[in-house]
Amino acid sequence: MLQQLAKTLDQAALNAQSVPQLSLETELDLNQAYKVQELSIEERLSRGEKLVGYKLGFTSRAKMLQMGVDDLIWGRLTNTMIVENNASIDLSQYVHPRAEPEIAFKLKKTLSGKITVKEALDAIDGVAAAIEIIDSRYKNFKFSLTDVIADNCSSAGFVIGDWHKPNIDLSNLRMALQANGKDIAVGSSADILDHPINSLVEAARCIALSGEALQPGQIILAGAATAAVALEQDQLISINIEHLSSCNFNTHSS
Ligand code: OOG
Ligand code: MG
Repeated sequence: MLQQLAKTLDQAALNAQSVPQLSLETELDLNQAYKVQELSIEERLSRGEKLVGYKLGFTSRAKMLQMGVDDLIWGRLTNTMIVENNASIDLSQYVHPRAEPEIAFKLKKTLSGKITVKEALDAIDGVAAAIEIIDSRYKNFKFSLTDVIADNCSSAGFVIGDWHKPNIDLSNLRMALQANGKDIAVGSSADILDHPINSLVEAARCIALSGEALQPGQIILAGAATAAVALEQDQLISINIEHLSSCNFNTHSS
């Protein structure tokens, strides 16, 4: 049964075709929801995709309020989700994509289980401004906690700016997402679990529960500082975070 649900969600993402929320028919518990996510990622890996990291979700109050979900969640990132900086994305490859302002970490050490903030800081190779593209595979972008976990936490794509050395104070940086040069969502890095480093600590802890560890070279998205914004055609979406290089993408529709 879990395998079938994983295939349904994988196909929905592949075909950019929404499906009804799983919870309307099947009540999954948290472990089962993460299992569906893992099986759906196995579908991707069996097509040759590579795991490149992890993302956290609902690490800010703005996101929890927007989606009506109040628990931290995590999902997996694969290489086909990478959108090159300055690239153009085809909106027809998504169901109802949204963008959100994020901070990305690149690791130089393995992290797993209960770790301290200092251990997390010591494991960072680089930090960068990022934009996540999320795209729920559920109709109307509506889901329960277990629905969104099974759907790999709406992961669809991400863009990352130039990597900075980690010697930068991330505690309270202005983060502005812009469309065609105008601010559309503004927050602070402090909105992400009080400090984005806490996302890395949480990622190590949560991922260990599934028997996995964060690995050197992997990318971790800390979670959005603001609510997500729906994408439209012919936009230049960019992010500006104090002291970090920005990144951007364009939207078009085929
Ligand atoms: C779930 C993904 C949440 C974040 O940064 O909080 C997320 C969703 O809102 O669809 O990526
Ligand atoms: Mg996100």
